[in-house]
Amino acid sequence: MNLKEKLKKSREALSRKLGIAFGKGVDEDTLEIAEEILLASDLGWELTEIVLKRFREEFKLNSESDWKRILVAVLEEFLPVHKPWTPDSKPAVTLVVGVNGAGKTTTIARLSQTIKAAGESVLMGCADTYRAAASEQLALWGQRLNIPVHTSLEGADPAAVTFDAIRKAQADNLDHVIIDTAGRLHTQKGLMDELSKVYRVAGKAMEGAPHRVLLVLDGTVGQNALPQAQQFMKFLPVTDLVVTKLDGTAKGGSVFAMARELNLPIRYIGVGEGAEDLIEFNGRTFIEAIVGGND
Ligand SMILES: Nc1nc2c(ncn2[C@@H]2O[C@H](COP(=O)(O)OP(=O)(O)OP(=O)(O)O)[C@@H](O)[C@H]2O)c(=O)[nH]1
Ligand SMILES: [Mg+2]
Repeated sequence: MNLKEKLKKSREALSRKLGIAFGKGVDEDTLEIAEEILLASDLGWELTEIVLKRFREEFKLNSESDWKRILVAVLEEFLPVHKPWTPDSKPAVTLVVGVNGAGKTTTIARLSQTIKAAGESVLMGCADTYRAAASEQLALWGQRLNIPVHTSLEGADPAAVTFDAIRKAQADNLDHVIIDTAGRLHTQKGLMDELSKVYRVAGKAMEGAPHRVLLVLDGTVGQNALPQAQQFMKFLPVTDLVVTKLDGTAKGGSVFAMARELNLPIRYIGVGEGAEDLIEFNGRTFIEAIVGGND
C-alpha cells in the first residue's frame, strides 16, 4: 500500500502549497503564507511557531529555501518517541474506546487480522451491547477473517461481557483478546462511568488487565479531538492512540499536536476502509509521506 497516495489530501494541503509559496522566493510575505498553510494543516500554534522560527533563522543565512529539509527536521524533533508495545501476558487484553463512529470496530477487526497473520491467536469481544447491530457487525468480521468472537444479548452489562470474554480467552489459551465498546460522547457522564466499570471489571477477570487501552480518534476531526481525548483519559488510563480516517482529511498535521499534547504513543493510523488500511504508525514514514517527495 502506498502511504503517500493515501495521505494525498494532507500532503497537498501542506507540502504542495508550501512548495508553491516558497517557489516564488522567500520574504516576510511568504512566511505569512507559510503560517496560514501550517495552521490549515492543523499543526497547531505551538508547532507552527517553531517551524516558522526555524524557517526565519535558516533564511537569514541562506536565500535558497530548503524548507522541506527544515520542516522534516522540526517534525521529527517534535514527535515524542515511544517504545514499541510488547505484550507480556497471555492473553494480552486490549480495551478499545472512543466516540461514536470513530472507527473502533473496524480497527479491532483489522488489528485482529494482523495478529492472526503474525501467527498468534485472538478473540474479539463485543462489549457494545446497546445495539444488536454492533454484535452482528463484529460477528460478520469474525466470519470474514475466521477469528472467534464473543458476543452477548442486546442490553447485557458491558462489564459482564468483558469479564466473560477475558475468561474465555484464558480458558482457550489465546494470545490476545480485544474488547470492543459502544461509542459514547465524552460528555455523557453515565456512559463514561460505565467505561470505568468495564476497565475495573477487566482487572477482576485477570490481574493487570486490560494491558492496554486504545483510544480511537477520528482524524477528520483534527485537533478538535483533543478535549474529547482528555475527557476519556479522566475516566480510564488510556495507553495508546489510534487515529483513523487520515485518508479523508487534509488535517493530517493534527497527529503531531495529539501525540504531543496527550503524551501518548500513536500506535496505529487508519488510512482507508480496506482490510490493509490500518497501519502501525511510524513517525518518520508518516512525515515522509506528508512532506517528502517531489510532487
Ligand atoms: N476512510 C476511512 N474510513 C474509515 C476508517 N476507519 C473506519 N472507517 C469507516 O468509519 C465508519 C465507522 O467505523 P466503525 O468501525 O463502525 O466505527 P465505531 O467507532 O465502531 O462506531 P460505533 O460503534 O458506532 O461507535 C465505517 O464506515 C468504517 O468503514 C479509515 O481509516 N478511513
Ligand atoms: Mg463499533
